[in-house]
Amino acid sequence: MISKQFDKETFKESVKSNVRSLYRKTIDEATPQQIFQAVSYAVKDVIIDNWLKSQKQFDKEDPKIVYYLSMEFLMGRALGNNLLNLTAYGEVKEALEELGFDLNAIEDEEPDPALGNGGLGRLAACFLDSLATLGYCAYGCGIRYHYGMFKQEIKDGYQIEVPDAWLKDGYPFELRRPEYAKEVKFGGHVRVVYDPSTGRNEFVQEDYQSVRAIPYDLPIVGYNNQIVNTLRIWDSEAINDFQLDSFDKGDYRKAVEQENLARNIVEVLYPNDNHYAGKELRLKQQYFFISASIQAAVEKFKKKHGDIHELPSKVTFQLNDTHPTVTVAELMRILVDEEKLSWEDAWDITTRTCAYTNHTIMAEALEKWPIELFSRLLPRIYQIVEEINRRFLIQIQQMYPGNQEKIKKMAIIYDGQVKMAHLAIAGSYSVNGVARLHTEILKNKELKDFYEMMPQKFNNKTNGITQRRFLLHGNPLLADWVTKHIGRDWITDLSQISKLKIYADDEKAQQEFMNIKYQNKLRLAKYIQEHNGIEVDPRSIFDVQVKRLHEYKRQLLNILHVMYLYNKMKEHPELDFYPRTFIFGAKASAGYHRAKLIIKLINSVADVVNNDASIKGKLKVVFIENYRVSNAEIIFAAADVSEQISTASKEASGTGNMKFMLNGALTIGTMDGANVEIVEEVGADNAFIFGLSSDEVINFEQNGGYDPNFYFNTDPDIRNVLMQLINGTFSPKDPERFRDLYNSLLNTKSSDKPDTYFTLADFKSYAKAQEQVEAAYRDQRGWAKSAILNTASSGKFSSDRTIQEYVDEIWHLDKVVVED
Ligand code: CJB
Repeated sequence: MISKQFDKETFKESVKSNVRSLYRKTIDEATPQQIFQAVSYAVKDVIIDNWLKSQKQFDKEDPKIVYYLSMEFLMGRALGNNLLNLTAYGEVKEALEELGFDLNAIEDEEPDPALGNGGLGRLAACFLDSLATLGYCAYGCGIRYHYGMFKQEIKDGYQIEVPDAWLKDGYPFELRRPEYAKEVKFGGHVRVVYDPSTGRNEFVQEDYQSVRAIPYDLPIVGYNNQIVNTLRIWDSEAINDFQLDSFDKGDYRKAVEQENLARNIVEVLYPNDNHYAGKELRLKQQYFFISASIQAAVEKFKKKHGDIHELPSKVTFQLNDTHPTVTVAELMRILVDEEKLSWEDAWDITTRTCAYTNHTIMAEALEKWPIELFSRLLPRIYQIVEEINRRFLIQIQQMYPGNQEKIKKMAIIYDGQVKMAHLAIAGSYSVNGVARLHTEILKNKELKDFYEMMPQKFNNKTNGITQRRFLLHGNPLLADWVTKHIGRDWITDLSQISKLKIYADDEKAQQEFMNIKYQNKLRLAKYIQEHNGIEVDPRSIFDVQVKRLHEYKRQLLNILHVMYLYNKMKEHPELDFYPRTFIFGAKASAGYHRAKLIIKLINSVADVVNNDASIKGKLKVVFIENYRVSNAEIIFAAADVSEQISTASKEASGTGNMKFMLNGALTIGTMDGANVEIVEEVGADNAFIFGLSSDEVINFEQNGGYDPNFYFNTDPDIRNVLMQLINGTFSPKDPERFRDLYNSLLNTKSSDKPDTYFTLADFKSYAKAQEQVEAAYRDQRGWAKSAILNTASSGKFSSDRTIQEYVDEIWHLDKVVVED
């Protein structure tokens, strides 16, 4: 603990001396950003001690290591989280107050390291937190994008993407480790050389371009246990002091190309969520960080162990979706080409070392690389994939003789494409989904053929979130209240939070709980006032949908319902509406036009509704600009209602749903993803469930029969709302502006299939569920009870639980204790 290592006075001195040596200033002269840097370096000093200790302990105990390979780590700010996990937050806050600074304001100076898009990247960050806290040796491996997720600005209601230069002032928590640099090769061709002394063919890549991968390490601080793990993100540099192949000596053009390659490769995160764009640079990024990570991992293993056959007992490579799947072939390359193992031995090791997590069934997210591109960029890797495929097809044929359908559906290379999910499944010993329903859909539908062939690989690991960031840090008032009632154990064992259940009926507890919610709503209202210039009533129901903008997540359903409510208020001013604030936050991929149009629609509806005096402020719509981890913490804490309204079967799990629940919001949602398990834990009485089931959706998809025009023609409310998309109600200057959204819902000219998200089918049951929300909220005691029960029932959704399941059932890691 920090208090054991140095005291407040030492810390203050350290901050002052950092300001002096970094900026040649006294602390009175330093800018807020400089203070942030100085404070962070002082904290890093403490972390480094624990980091060294942890690595020493790992070295001594030689535990099995998991490498969590991910294109995305959506870490969020580190300073506050590190202080909390060091259990030094309070002391440092005081120390800084004595120096005349406010820790919250200093935290706000930190850029959000946004090396991820959404759920998948944030999950990786939560997992690292849990791994360190539970005492497991783990490395996150990723890319040091120079520009992370773009910053979103809203101009005239439209999303504008602004580059996120998170490294511009330097990032104090990272450590450059040039001594661990690795070379990564692209392109060229493979020469096969027969070596008579071994009787083997050697595969020599020639005429390639290469870059040097340089690791930067970020500390991952465990909670109160002195463990510090490592997130290793790779940057790329040109190899200009290199020995070009003799063939290329003096090739100036090539040197320039290599410079460009190095510069481009880590430049920017692809801002696509649940969507595969097929860009060559993306495949380069994938191979770049995988090759470097696997080389480093094998090297580290070999330093300690003589026999490479032992690799699976000491290492697991966990593939976070298919993005890192070249791992399978890269490990084969190292084992066969460099370690000189037989193919069979190498395959045995590889398939006992790699494990794959599937995060989506969205067809558009499936990675399929054209052979031409793949083989040109990664010629040796492609050869290896071809051989894996050849042998895999033989296996399929042995199991299903003469069944060409199976080959067609399961081949790794087919129809001119390399199918990364098939490679991941063939090359892994474990394939997991991320919520029970999702895993069942994988087994029974999406990956049915693979499940039938190798059922033993398939398992479920329902996602989780870290309560340390999303309650302890994000909602200090509630965190203190929880601790007051049940002690501190929930911080590292969230199952303890069920002890709050006995307070659900207690009037005093209910009042305190609702008062904390109110304080958090005031905090968010202030944020909205400052950032959006909109005044919201903290006594209104805060109804929140924050997540990436995607049609399947159905922000459109939400805003159509807002339009419907608005119409009702206008038509029936005599009716008693409980004041509501609908809050949205969402980034759309830069090229996803329809998603961006939905943002414009939300803002257009907001303009009209928020400025219509006739509804007396009873309905407000707010679009929070630049939704990201740091403001998410404030938003979850303040939510009354959690919108989880995806088309059933489409959201693999969701994790925002869990963060809302932990903070005492009630879910309005479909029976999708982890919502199913949330309702199971909290009880259907404490949530508002509506809409088609996943079976019904799948049935529509397979057998047709969904006719949106039926709803349009028979339901005047729906018809009215849809007409408002094309009659200028919310876009008087350009009545046609939202035509595409109208078309997408009704299957007129622009789309060939009826709305694949079944929005109109669910509209009325959603509206009805929203009526129930309103009625429930009017009963403040009943609501308070449900809210407490939501928090109290969230124990299952800690990422600590998820990680323990990965450890017990997939990774089999050894727990490490760092001694003083
Ligand atoms: N997910 O964020 C992404 N990006 C993808 O490309 C594919 C899936 C999300 O992963 C989360 C973590 O498992 C899930 O909770 C979420 O449902 C899924 O959309």
